[in-house]
Amino acid sequence: MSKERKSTRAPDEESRLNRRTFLKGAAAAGAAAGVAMAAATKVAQAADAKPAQPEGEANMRGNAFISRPGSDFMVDVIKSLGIDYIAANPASSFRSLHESIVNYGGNRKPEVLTCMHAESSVAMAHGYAKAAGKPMAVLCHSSVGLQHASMAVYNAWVDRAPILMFAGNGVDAAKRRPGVEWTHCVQDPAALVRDFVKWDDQPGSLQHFAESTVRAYKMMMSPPQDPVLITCDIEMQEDPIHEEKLSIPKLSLSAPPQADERALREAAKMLVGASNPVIIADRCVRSQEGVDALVKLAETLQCPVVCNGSRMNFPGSHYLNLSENRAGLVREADVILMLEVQDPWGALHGMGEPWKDVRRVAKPGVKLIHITLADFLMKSNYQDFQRFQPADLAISGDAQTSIAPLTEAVRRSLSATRAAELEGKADGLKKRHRDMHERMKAAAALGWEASPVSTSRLCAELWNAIRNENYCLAVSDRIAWPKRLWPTTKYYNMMGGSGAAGTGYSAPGAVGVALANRDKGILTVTLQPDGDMCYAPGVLWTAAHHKIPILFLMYNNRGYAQEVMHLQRMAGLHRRDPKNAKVGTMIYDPEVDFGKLAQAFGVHGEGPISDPDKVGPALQRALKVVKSGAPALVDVVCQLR
Ligand SMILES: Cc1ncc(C[n+]2csc(CCOP(=O)(O)OP(=O)(O)O)c2C)c(N)n1
Ligand SMILES: [Mg+2]
Repeated sequence: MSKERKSTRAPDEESRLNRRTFLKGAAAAGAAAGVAMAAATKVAQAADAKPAQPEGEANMRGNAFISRPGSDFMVDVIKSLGIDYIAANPASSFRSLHESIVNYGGNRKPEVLTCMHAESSVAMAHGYAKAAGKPMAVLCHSSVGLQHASMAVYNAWVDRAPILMFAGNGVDAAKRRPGVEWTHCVQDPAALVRDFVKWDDQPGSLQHFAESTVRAYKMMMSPPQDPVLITCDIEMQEDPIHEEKLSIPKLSLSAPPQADERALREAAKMLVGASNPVIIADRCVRSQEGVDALVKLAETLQCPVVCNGSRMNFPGSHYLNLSENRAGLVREADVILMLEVQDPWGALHGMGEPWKDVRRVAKPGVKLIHITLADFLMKSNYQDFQRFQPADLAISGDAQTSIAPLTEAVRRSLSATRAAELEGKADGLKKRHRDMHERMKAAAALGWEASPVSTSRLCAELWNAIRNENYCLAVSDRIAWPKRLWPTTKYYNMMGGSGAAGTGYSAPGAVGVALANRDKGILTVTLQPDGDMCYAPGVLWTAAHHKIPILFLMYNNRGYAQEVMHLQRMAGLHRRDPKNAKVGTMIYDPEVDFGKLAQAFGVHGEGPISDPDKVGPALQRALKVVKSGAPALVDVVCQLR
């Protein structure tokens, strides 16, 4: 072992870099670099010894201006579609388009949203689309940006959310700047996400760009709605506009496909004749119009509704909403009407864990009617369509659009006697609804005083704070209590979830929802899991920077709770110690301080709070901030479940 040399200087002096030594070192390095530079310059000069350039704007790059780059026209196209926001993490592959948006376009319609991760840009656009009923645009950086964005695109695809995506890319290899532009530009950027976008194109001219972008918008908005992607060539953005006659096609959206009238009449007959019909609604409703239409159908039939929660299809306060009685209703049913249900097989069967034994819940003779557009948008590799379940009456059509004509067909096939019989069911159904509600309330009260806080108490405190508000719960699928107990009446009260359960959606998705709600006088709150927040917390800064009011109520169980449970299950199966299930699945030692994390991003942050009685007052303080137009976060330490 070599002997340590003792320093006579203090440790902090030791670690400080001496200016004179640094300069000497830098000068030496500089001298060496200077030799290399001189050689490189000679090579470059030789390469530059080209014939004199002919006159004209296109050949004057570097010593003049481009007064009208192609990207200005791209902005005209985007503006023609009425896009309000364009989310982006900045990048050189769309530098010209970015500059055109902020200067030529005045950074209005669309306005650039500064995002800290491409995945956040897309997830924000995903949440926004569901809440706004219109799409946001996203700019991605060729290969690397799309790689970051891809999981969020997949979530949006599964959740049927429209997003107008653009990706910068340099097609002409002879024009790519050496180095990074080569590692980022690719032959076919859309290949990265082609399996989970509805359509993509790589336009070869500005006219092509205009036509493809308008086409993409139209396709995206026709149900089933989904993301689309247009690649913007770097040269096309940066070159001056050469074409003399450029035109932007008029946007005309297609009427959504309504189900066949004959099939609807057949469905109506089956539903009217059923003793115990049930409606299961999944990605069915896109607006309040859809909620109101479904209420009319259910009331006409006095038929209980199970809402899967991916959209707020049916008011929670309505007596026909018996979602928490799902198993019993499916077991009793003789006719089931499914409306855009992603997993029809799963609605009729259960699968045991861990042996994967199949249990059929529905009666063998149950008649299944399914109105869906699933057949029109299936890819091979990504199998979100789930296990095959034959229907007795399979109807292709947009469920929301088809509800009103189905209700009409039901009315026409109802005799006065049958109508009176159905009316007679109402009291029994109202009682079932009341009983269901009481059962849920009793279950929620368990562990009321527990510390860390129970998720049911957390939700009760949140409800207490917003009960008199016009509210929206931005992500409503991570904790079941609000769906069980809050009296939803409006489409925007609950915005569903990520679609594909790709973690990392909740925080940015909620910010997108809040942005859509900002100008509508709707107060946005969200129940935010800790693991999800840690994927890309920079979205807190985006919310602060763009003054997006939202209340993040963290249910911080200091872990990836679901994964803890999976490991416990496996340990039980393998007869091993379940306590090791916390290895690799918990987020403590050190514990994340989300209040401070929020503060670091310029957001009002409080916590961690473990005492349930302290949650209410913290929410009041945070809501004051949110009502002033800014985001706020309250970190509550919760039970692992
Ligand atoms: C992209 C991605 N990676 C991993 C998973 C696996 N996964 C499922 S749930 C979960 C835990 C998420 O933790 P948190 O957001 O804190 O929610 P909690 O389970 O604690 O309620 C993980 C990691 C996933 N669904 N998606
Ligand atoms: Mg967690």
